[in-house]
Amino acid sequence: MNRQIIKSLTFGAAGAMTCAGAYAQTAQQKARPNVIVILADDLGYGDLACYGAKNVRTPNVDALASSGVRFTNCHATAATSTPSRYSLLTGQYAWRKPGTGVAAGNAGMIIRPEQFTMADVFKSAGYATAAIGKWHLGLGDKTGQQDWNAPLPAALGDLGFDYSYIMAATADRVPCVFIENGQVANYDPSAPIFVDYQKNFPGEPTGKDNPELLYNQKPSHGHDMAIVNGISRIGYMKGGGKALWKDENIADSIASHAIGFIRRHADEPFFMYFCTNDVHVPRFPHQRFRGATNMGVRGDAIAQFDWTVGALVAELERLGIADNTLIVLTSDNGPVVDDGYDDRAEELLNGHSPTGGLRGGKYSAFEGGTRVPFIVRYPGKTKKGQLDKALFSHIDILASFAELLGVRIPAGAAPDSYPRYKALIGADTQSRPWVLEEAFNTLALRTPDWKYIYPVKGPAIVPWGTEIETGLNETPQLYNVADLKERKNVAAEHPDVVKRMNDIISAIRAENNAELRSLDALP
Ligand code: NG6
Ligand code: CA
Repeated sequence: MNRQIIKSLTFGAAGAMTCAGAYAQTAQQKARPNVIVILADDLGYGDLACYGAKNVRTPNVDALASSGVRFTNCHATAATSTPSRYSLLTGQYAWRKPGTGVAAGNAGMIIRPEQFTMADVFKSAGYATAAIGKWHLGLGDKTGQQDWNAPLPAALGDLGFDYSYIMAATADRVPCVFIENGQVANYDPSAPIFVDYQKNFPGEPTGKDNPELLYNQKPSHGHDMAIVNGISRIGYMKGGGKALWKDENIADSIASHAIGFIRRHADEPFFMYFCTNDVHVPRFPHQRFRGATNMGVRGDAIAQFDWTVGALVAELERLGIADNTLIVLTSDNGPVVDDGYDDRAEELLNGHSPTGGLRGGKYSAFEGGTRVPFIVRYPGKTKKGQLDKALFSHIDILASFAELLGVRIPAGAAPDSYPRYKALIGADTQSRPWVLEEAFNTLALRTPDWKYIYPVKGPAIVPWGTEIETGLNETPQLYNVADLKERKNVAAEHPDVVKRMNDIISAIRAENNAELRSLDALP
């Protein structure tokens, strides 16, 4: 069965399908707004003032929300970064592809050059494209085989990005350098770079053996290998010299490279995939944000994120292109408080709930793992200050952009992404019939009324030091969505719903989407 037929069967019944007719217009007739996807890291559903946060001011994000649409029911596809980003950029659920778990900094490039990506959607429509900030999807051909002192043989240029200025993984993983267009930025020939995730390099200090060198931040668990900028990380590293980043300057570096790209392309359509390091660990915001909140570095990193958003929007306005720019702002997964550094985030919460009261958090199959802030602003198209309660998934963003631009997705590409442009801009407020989320080795299925967590064996709490409920359980879990905190498992009382949820998951797994036709018949 071809892709379009599968899609119309799946979504036809629920009336949420934008059918093949959406492609009737040619690319020339379509609007070509600039598009910026702002992806925060580990920013929770309750971490922004416009989502109810009290201890932090986020005026720039709030302004986007009040001039656009704020969604209250959008889900990332996974509760950790690598699979979440993989799905967002490829329109394929990460669990379909082995090797998409949280990636090491020396992972080979996980999205392969032959795959069609979100950047390719825009390239097909003649856009200039860029990826800036956190990447975390591997680089180079093979894991552990990269020569960081030479151009990488596989990098973002092979995935449709004309320009890239990225961190290979996360700030807590080596190599601690920016990579610009597939080569270490500010490369320092006097300090060649070596990376290893198995063993240290002779003579290099580590957080474990040399805690006295940790003048900026100490680990609370893990993160005790290479030391860069007085902070120990995951993985071993040698060299880098002048190319090594300073954590306090990461937000500025990312923002200034994004602004540079915007300026260079102000007079042609551009797409920017812009991923902040905030608010992932190690949280080490610039001095000017220190004390911006009463929550210590985690709160101050949220303030720094907000500043970053403001800096980008101000540049668009200065250039007179803000009205022709569609901005999507969201987060890759739910929040975490202690994620391995002794940064006092826990004790300084001061009553703040990063998940906004949802159960679980980052890593978790519970709602806090994947329900994320989601704001869309496209002046003239999105309604100012709209509150959208519809169920929406990151997985549909790719096909929705293709729909907006009249770009045809190649056969077999982005198999899980549905064109829901009208839903993306809030013009259609129907829920997606279901959204699917990955956490550990389970899947959770959310419909407008129910949340189901597929039974798997596993620890109840994240086993490595972070105090978050995993949501894993050997017995099926079913929660009524009215039970916001997922307190009462009602699986035993609703065997029919459990069966239906299992059937849907099996059908999605088998890509037998025709099975999903009677989705709207859920009791
Ligand atoms: C975990 C790390 C955590 C974070 C996470 C990935 C330890 C003990 N914990 O393994 O600090 O890096 O991986 O986060 O190493 S993510 O947002 O990029 O998925
Ligand atoms: Ca993350």
